[in-house]
Amino acid sequence: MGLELYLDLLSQHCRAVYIFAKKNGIPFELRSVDLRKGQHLSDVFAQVNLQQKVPALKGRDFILTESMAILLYLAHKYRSLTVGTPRTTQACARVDEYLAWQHTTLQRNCLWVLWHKG
Ligand SMILES: N[C@@H](CCC(=O)N[C@@H](CS)C(=O)NCC(=O)O)C(=O)O
Repeated sequence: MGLELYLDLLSQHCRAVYIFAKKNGIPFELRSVDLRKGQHLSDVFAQVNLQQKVPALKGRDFILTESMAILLYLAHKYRSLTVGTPRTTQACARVDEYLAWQHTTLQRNCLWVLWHKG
């Protein structure tokens, strides 16, 4: 079984993970969880994430939640696939810095845009 990403692309947290994986050519299977239909509250999804929130990542013997943790995991695990791969500790830290920044700025502001447009 390959990498599975449980996402609802309505969610900014999910879109960040989805775009990161797509842009970096990371192979994954999309498992859609429709928040509007309450699919995240199902018993089946609770087996993946007890907190019943998306995004979630499932590997062969590994489940990971929290968009930041997922982004960092993908960035580190698939480093060799990324364009402009950071080779030094400081360069890696620069990537982590950006990921931390976008979590509290870009994602939050995009959420506001969605709410006000919705
Ligand atoms: N801190 C979490 C937030 C996850 C989160 O709040 N996901 C929302 C969608 S954006 C969700 O699944 N909400 C369903 C609920 O709270 O019932 C992350 O960064 O992944």
